Amino acid sequence: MTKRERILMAARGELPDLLPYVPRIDLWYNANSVFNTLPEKHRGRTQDEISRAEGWALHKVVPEFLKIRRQEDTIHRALGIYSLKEMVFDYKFSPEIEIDVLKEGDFTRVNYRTPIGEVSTRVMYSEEMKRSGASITWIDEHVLKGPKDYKVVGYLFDHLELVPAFEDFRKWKDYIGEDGVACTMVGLASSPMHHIQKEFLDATEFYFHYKDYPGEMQSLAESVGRFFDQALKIIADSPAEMVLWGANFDDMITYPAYFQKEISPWIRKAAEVLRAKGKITLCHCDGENLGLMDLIKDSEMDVAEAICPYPMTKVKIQEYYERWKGNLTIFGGIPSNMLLEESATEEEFEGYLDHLFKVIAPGKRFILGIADTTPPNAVFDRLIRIGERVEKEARLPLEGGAARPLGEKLIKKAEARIGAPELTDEVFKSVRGDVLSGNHTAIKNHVQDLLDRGLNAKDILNRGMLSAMEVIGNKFKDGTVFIPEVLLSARAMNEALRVLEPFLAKEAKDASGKILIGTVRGDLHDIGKNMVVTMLRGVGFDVVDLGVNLPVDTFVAKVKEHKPDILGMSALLTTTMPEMKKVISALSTHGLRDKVKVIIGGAPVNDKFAKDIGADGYGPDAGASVELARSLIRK
Ligand code: B1M
Repeated sequence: MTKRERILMAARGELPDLLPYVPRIDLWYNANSVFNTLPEKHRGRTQDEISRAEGWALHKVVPEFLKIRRQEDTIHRALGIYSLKEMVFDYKFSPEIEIDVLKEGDFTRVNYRTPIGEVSTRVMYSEEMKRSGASITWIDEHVLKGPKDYKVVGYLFDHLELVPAFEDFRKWKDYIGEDGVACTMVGLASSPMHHIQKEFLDATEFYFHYKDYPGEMQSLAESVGRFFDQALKIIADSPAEMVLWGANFDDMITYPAYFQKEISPWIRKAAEVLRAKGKITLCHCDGENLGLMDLIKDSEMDVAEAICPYPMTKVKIQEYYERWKGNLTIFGGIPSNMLLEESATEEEFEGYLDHLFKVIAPGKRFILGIADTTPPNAVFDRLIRIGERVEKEARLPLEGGAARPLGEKLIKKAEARIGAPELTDEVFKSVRGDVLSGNHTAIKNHVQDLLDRGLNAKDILNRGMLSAMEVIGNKFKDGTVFIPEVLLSARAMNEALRVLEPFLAKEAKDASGKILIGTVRGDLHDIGKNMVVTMLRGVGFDVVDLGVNLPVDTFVAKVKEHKPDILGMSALLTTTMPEMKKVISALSTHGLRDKVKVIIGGAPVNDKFAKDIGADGYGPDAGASVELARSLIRK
């Protein structure tokens, strides 16, 4: 049986002879090529040559965004429109739309002029990104800057025509041959609204626009929907056997209610159309799936790819297998930190594989892979050993063993939505309600009203607003509210603070403290950092948001300039975590370490790491970071 046949059988729910092993190595390959640190025997080889030499199937799910044939392949990256070799259509904008492309160093700006107005975008690909192995450019300026842009972007999508283009895809498919399955895609989103969320707006701003401009959003989603429909029709008649239908689900970002409303119906629609043509629908589910388990299962997708289980996320591998088997195929299963020396010892790594082979017995609907991808500093030998163990131990059906179930945590249901606050102070009811419901316009009048009635600004802040923010913070911590609610409440707090500020005693403001916060060099993830910023601002801290991808020197210079009480650093990539230690050392070198407290956070960071690098504290989430900051300031 060939590798392609095994993957297709597993994806269709049949039992191949051997567990397919399809490790994704793009990030590892790109970074180690830049540093010339590829293993000796593989120097000078391409990524695919390495996989072939090791006997692994080629991972051909996410396209090679940086290997383009011509500018048009990715120039509309910030609109989420591509025509890569992995795709089966080409696009044409109506001739009245004028498009200018400007290269500015690491940046590429694109201006779109339509008869009803202009919009622009900018993407970045820096040296830092190259070194970290990033496989796609970063959208540095999004197309939707305000409500007026919606109509123009809608116009672009209404005047976009897709045409079948199978030739290059066929060539690429032939090149892969029996070593893998060539996956095509529409883009990186699963639905028009998901497309708007991923491509048109900053990750945090999206939630504000989603609440503030529902009509504009809906109408834009309809225009983008026409693009999706055209693409789906072409893909259905194309030579592709597998289709990537969207990426990056996460129960915080694409929270359950949103997933159910905006994403599930489109996955179902695509799966139905594609299944009728014998094609497989695959989604890149690389985030935290705890709150999405049933929704993903019921979405009708055939394959959930990039499944990254515990200990990198909350769901354990056997929980995935038990809850999904029979319904959809799991692709992934080995969290990438299992390949890192500092995260897993040899014994833990081998133990994880022992456990995995037992709990996924009989091995139906499983494609083994590294989720999301192999990190640059992975122990390459571990990738090889997984392949060897598959050959020796993973003939199907697998025999189940006495693997002890690890899943003792109960799945929390997000039923307890924000309820009416328990009021002891009737008079603050309106502002509490505004914070809880995230009503940033009404709150200004309500606060002014209370001030006009002679109430003390400090009482309005503490007994009205902060107590409501605590409720939100606690609900976020216990998983009963999601990012949008927290961000909307924090925005309402910030608006109200603006009205209150002149009335608040100066001492009270100073007492809350100043915090600088940023994401370390090489890391562009900012959703979590933004949440921490909004929560801290929401409870009255003076926060300077330094942004993302910050070199050590910038942290030092900003500490000198702002003289904060606390410096906060965020990192989401295991490869960027060491930057935090460098910043702390640099603060010592510059005689600043005893003048500022340092706190750190981000998914791969933990308390032990914080202690090891000499930080003063670790914030597991936004709510806990507020408590941490308060306690450090008190000290
Ligand atoms: Co990326 N990504 N990503 N990604 N991404 C992860 C982090 C990953 C774990 C996915 C996976 O493997 N399953 C993986 C990292 C693996 C590793 O190193 N351990 C990964 C990868 C590999 C990558 C790329 C390299 C992919 C590629 O190019 N091939 C690339 C890197 C780009 C770069 O940074 N150079 C990349 C890109 C992206 C997107 C652009 C697609 C997008 C980012 C959008 C954005 O941020 N604007 C993205 C996303 C969305 C994710 C996942 C799915 C979700 C992250 C998130 O926002 N979570 C993520 C999967 C995961 O984490 N399981 C993943 C929600 C957020 C609220 O949680 O950020 O943890 P979090 O923040 C929490 C706490 O950690 C804490 O409070 C927050 C709120 O409670 N916290 C702090 C955070 N910072 C804090 C600071 C504090 C205190 C608390 O004090 C200062």
